[in-house]
Amino acid sequence: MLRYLTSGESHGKCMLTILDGMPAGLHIDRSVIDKELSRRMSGYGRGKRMEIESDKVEILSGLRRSVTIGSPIAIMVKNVDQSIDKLPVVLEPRPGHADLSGALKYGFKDIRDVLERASARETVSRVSAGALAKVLLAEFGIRIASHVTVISSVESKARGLGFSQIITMSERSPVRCADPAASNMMCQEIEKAMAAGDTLGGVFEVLISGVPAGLGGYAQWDKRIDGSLAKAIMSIQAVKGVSFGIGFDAARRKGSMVHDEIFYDKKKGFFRKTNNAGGIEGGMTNGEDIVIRAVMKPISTLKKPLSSVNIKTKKSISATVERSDVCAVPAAGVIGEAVSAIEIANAVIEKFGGDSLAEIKRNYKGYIEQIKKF
Ligand code: EPS
Repeated sequence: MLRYLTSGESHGKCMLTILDGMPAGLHIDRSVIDKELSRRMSGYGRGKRMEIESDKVEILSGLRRSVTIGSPIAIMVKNVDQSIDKLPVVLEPRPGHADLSGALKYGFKDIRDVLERASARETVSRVSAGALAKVLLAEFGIRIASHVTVISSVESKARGLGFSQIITMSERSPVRCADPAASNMMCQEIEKAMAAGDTLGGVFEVLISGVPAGLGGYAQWDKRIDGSLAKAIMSIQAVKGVSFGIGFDAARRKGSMVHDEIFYDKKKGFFRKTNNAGGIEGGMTNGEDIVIRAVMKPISTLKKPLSSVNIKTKKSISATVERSDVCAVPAAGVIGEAVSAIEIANAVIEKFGGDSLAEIKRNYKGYIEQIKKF
């Protein structure tokens, strides 16, 4: 089983991750993790913090000569801004943030004790773990990408693009949108929101290709891979909804317009001409690309703050204004890739089980042959 824990406050010493269950024998190039971290930091609409930090990873344990040895892997990313003990007390909770519920839950008199850990800075740890999961998945030809499809009222028209095209186009865009015209308009929307002291949300899509049929399971509720992917995506800060394939559109279509007909070709084996299911049927992967869509609400720190109540005086007052982002949807896509990678890697380890990469590869090869001969 692949599992991980994260630790670290937004303005504390560092962000930590312990990733347990990675097989032995996997070569890890530290720069691969750094690259994912820098993708997470990018995106038009990010706040000043991203100009301060230059997230770089330090792997403290679990590797020997850059190769995994089956031990838990401890990963550290130091914060440049370590001002946690000097930062002022926060008494005015932001509507939409963890501030008020967190303070009530722990009985805190200073909301800073909540926001330091509730901050999306925690996703540094998840992206670090996800980068390692991606390295494992690449050994099996499984690739993960993401792109932004909506920011506020602007929708990407990028349809029917291949996996590689989506990667190329989205990596070129300041908002990670594969449609250049929409990308420009999204940037303009962000500028307008910035000037108005407001924030914007949107939708990102995660695509996973090269996944064999049969990951996950139908026999027990917690084996269903759409369930575990949805939980992982929903746990990203500010994500409010997740869907697979055509998602909520399925409600308006008849069954004949939803389900992907099955074909067979001697060379290709079983295949589909459509992918409305987004690569998952009955809680299992079906061999088509996995397509996940998620909606992120606008960031809850507003430069022009909403009304709130001072938790000490109980008097009406504007919510606190902290340094924050105007729009973090492009970063959320990168985080979506990372958490999906961990879930898919976990399913691979579970199905092809093994302590070492060589063992998993042997079992994987046998299974692929079994499918071919079916
Ligand atoms: C973030 C770091 C934070 C915020 C943002 C994301 O840094 P700071 O609070 O010092 O500006 O920019 O966090 C939030 C949106 C939040 O609600 O806390 C990061 O590293 O991604």
